[in-house]
Amino acid sequence: LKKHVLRTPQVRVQVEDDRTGMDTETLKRAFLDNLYYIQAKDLQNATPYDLYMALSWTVRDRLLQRWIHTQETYLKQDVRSVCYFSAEYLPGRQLGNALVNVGLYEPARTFLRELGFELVDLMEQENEPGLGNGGLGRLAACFMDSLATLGVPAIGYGIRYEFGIFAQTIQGGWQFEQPDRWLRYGNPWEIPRPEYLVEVKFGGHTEAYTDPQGRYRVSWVHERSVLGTPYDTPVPGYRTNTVNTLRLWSARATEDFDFQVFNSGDFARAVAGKTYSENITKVLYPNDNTYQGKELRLEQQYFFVSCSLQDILRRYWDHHVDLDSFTDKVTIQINDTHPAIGIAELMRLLVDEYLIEWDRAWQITQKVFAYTNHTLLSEALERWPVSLFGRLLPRHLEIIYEINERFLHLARSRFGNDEARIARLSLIQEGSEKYVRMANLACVGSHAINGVAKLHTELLEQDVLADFYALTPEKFSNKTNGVTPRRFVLLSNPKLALLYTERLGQEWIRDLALLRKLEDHLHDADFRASWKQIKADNKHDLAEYILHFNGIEVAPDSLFDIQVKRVHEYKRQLLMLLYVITLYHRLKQNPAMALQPRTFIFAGKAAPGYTMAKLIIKCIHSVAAIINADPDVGGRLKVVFLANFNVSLAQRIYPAADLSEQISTAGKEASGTGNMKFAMGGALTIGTLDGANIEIREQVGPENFFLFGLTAQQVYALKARGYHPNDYYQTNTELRSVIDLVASGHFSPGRPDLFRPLVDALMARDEYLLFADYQVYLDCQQQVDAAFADSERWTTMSILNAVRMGYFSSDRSMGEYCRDIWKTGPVAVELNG
Ligand code: B1N
Repeated sequence: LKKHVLRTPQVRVQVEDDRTGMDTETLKRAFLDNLYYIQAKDLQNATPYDLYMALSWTVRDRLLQRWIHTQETYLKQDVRSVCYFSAEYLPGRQLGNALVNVGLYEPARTFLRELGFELVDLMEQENEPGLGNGGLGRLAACFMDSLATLGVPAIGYGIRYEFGIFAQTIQGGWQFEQPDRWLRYGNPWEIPRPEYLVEVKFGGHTEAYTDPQGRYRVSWVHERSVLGTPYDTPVPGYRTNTVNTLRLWSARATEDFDFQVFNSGDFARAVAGKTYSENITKVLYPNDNTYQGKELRLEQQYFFVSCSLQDILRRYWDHHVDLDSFTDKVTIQINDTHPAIGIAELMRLLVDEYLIEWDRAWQITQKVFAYTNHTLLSEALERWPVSLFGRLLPRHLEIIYEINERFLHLARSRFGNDEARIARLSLIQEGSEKYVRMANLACVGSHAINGVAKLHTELLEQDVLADFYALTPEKFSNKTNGVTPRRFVLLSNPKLALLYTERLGQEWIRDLALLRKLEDHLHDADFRASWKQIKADNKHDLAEYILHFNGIEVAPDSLFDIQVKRVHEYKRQLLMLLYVITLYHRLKQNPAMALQPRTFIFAGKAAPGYTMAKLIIKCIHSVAAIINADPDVGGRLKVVFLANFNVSLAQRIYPAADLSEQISTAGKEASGTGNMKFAMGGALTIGTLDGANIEIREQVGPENFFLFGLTAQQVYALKARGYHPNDYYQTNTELRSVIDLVASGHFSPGRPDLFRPLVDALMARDEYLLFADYQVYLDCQQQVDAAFADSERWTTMSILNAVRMGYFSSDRSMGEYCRDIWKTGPVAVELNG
């Protein structure tokens, strides 16, 4: 009855209503209304934040209409849904994106101007949701954007961290971390859905029993439970009626648990338990590409995965009487192994709660799950001590043992008693301390496994997951990453977007491959002049930002040479810094030498516990302080570190780059996605044959890419035959001078040993082969200088880079996942339908 009443047409708002109208006058009226009745301010007293909120409410109303229609359509048509499971999302600021996608950007700009405001100033007020660390979380957000734009029914499931990735400040050149209280002033983009509350159990033990049919069954007698409340954020597609959902779970204590303990007399423990439960979604673990075996992290993973699976099943049972069409209606993609516990959880739900037979449950599970691997770094592969796992999830441990037994039986039937191989395939790593290997669980429990760039997938197949590949090669495929052109071209580079639209119309925004048509304009003088002017303007804007936040004056016509990404040794920020020091050293030897002026820009966060990464940040600052102030340098080199790299800052940086540094040790960066965002803005890349760099070079043409360095194969070969960094130090005099300069304390006056650990790590082991690639990197930078000196040649290369990036739209990536893995496609949504 309730459902019927809610769906009667009378309760629907009308399209010309102030909450849905799209013309400038209605928008202005709605904005002032929201300012008054929601923010409780008039124009005289409104703070910039109030104005931001009022505009957000105004756009949100327009989104809601499309959102509700979309969800109704999905329900009515009982569509197949993609459920994307990710422990991280980095969506960036919502306001600009929502305006662009519903087609209100220009109308909003117009009416705000009439009121005396600049839209971009309002957009700057928004606190971005930093619910991820780096590429993996940002990828999830790009994928959600593309799915909505393609019109594919999808829901993103994740965690509503109360504190996102820490805010980075720099004090005395060192990184400091501040808690990210992103929800402090409210979040107009989310809608709590307490009606879809679920309960998640933890701890306790299992009990076997025989059911009335005489079958062996197990029940889980849990020790405590936590409640999950979903918060929904709309995910609008670009200029479509489709609005998908990002559903993030927030933990709160169950009352019964508190009461039980309370009644037993231990008040303190009852309260502690409440806090403890709510800790589950308190904070994002700030590690990127490293695994920290913390119990709370496993609790987070299980919590959001269990909530999400229960939610999926609840929605399914609303419209079905049996599980027969479950695998037709649901497909689940797990973003790395962080949600891999879902495989055991779905088995538990099917076998223990819905009393489905094991074999059928396993068939369903494998058919539903697909797994994306994002890293080859062994230190990032998740494995949980069996003892910890069993304490927290005793039933899941049993299920994993059962899966393993059946799986190893199958493996033996294929490989005979190749026990070394069987041991590698096992979901359990044996030894004095046993571990559950989450990647193995993910491989066994999924019907599809993919890497995120061609090289990465090859290395998975040949190395990290080789035994699984040998067993089930048909499960493997490559899905090269992509990024959304809405955020990373249209929003972040409006002038370039306008140039594209003038020449091509707006279609390129949904079909980035169309940009190739602009190659026809390669020799068109007007087009080239606009291209240069846009880059110059973007560089000018970034120079102003740098002056404002760093107090450093940089020359907008210098070469902007930029490396922005998480700080990690394998990404080799230090290699770029060695190049900076090399140039400085040359200038000191010969201050009169000719030199292409360069501005070296770094940004990125280091994991708070990653001492070496933090020391690299300090070293960048120390080198900057010396170089920027040295009269011999005379301003020809500037070194800048921009604090608190996040999506918003990224959107300013990419469009202003001349040179994109993608210099990881070959075989270490699974894909990279910043590499794509830079090139889309017309930056040229200096890079190694790693991750998606390889495919970028293929697309833009090798003549438009600055390649250097060992290949992945050469890296393995060199390490296998014994790598001795000292050989390079002894034979390369320039390298020796540079290292000696750092070791001498030249950049750390009064603390000569400060950077000793960096030098020692390089001299002793140089795990990431900086010395081996040093000379070829210098040579390659020499070619960059020569190319930049010829501004026409550079412009040609820049244009060809940008317009050949169509392949790296996340629309293409999502199209491939839909076709090859999810077997799904678009569903039309009619407004007023
Ligand atoms: O995922 C990105 C890739 O483009 C990058 O190359 C890759 O490094 C990144 C544990 C990770 N891999 N693994 C992580 C993040 C958080 C965490 O707790 C691992 N991030 C990547 C998108 O494919």
